[in-house]
Amino acid sequence: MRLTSLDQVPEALRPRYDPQAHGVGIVHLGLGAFHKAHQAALTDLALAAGSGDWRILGVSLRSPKASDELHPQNGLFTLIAKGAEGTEARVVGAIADAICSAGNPEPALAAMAAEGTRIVSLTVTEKAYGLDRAAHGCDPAHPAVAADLVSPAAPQGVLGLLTEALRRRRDAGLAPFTVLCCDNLPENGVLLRGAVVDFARRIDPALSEWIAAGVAFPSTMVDRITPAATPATLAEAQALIGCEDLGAIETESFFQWVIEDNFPQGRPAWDKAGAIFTDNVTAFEMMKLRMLNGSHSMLAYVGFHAGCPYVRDVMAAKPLAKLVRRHLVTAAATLPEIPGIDTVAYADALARRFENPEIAHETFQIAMDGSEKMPQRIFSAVADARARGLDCRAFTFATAAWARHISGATHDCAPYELRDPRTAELTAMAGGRDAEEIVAALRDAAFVPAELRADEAYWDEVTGLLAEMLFEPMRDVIAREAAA
Ligand code: CS2
Repeated sequence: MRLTSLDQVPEALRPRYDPQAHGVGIVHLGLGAFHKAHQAALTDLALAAGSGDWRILGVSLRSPKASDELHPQNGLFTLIAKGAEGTEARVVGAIADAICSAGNPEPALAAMAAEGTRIVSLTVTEKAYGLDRAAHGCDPAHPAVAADLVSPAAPQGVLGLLTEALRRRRDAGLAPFTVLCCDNLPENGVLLRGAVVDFARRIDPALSEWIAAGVAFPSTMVDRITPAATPATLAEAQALIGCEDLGAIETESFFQWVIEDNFPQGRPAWDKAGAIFTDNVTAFEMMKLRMLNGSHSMLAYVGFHAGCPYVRDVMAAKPLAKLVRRHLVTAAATLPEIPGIDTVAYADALARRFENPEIAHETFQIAMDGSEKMPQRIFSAVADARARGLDCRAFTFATAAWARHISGATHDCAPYELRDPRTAELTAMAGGRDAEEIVAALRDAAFVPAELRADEAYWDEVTGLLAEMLFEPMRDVIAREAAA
């Protein structure tokens, strides 16, 4: 039997509040595993701590898979958290319902424009925003942006959806909702604000001014390692709750959510659920992006080609684990100080989280979308490293490993798929070419900061490492690098 009601669930695993007693206050775009393990889980705790009408309507944007899993279950799903202290499971009641906007954005727009909606939050991954980061706006050539500029009343992308919903609210005389970006981007609120204001300006300058003047875009740092659910996850959930749950997910026990407290229309008591409210989100975000995500990207490219399917395998391979530590230490040294944060302890905690034997986090999954991830995870750290006179070997090593990945070379692995929104562009740059040609093309790419493009020494080192990685097994390159 399929999970549809809390009556089916053992008492100990039910939420500590009555979900039906709370209305919807949040529309969330991007109904993936991460949202369920992070924001939905914390909203659930906030509701249990007494928050009001703050349940979530989840919207999946591209495929109906997530909404097909949750809609028949009335939004209920099992969350299985695994850490050194053991496994903890519970059913989350914070999601009221789930819909899909692909092909028909009307229900999502109506929900975003509804009076009770006070927050629209997003986890859509870096590539879905269509950002032009250098211009602090949107990229009008990005597929989701270009189509929505032509038909703004029937949007498919996030900028179009946000803008059309805000237009409806303005026309109806309603206060705007707060836009809460929960993706791994630096100053994510500022970036998204710039993109929405720019998008709106291109179709309705007065609306753009209304958004710029009145819509809050708090920045956030989000963190919880959440692999995609597998059949084993669903089987574990079924054994725990006694019925079939197609929406079950597993995650680590650790979570962190640092939020700028800028919610003019109110918010759930996320502070009572463990979120940290601060006016210094940028520093936390930079620390997480450079340390956690930067070392993640490095270990994903290197580990995938060294025959490590999961992050925990990388950490079990001593020389590779040593390179992860080197990356963490170098990344930490590029950061401004954050009062109350000890980056040595943070690095230790990250290494332990990566080692978590219960979490099967695929290196292939992390290796996806590198052209959207490398700029804030690796490239942005180099200028700070240079300014402090640091050795940049950890960053050149990560960059070479990414270049090796996009080269498609199969001398040390089976053929694999390159998943990136710029696959065609990257393959044209790197497929079947030698190290010097690949590096010459890569350093000129628009996603490389101008300052880094001009750093000859950096690219010389990348070329040397890449030349090794293109011909030798990755395991040999790792062994030599770790022994140096
Ligand atoms: C990972 C992140 O897939 C990736 O690129 O680096 O999803 C990472 O697991 C999360 O940011 C952890 O909070």
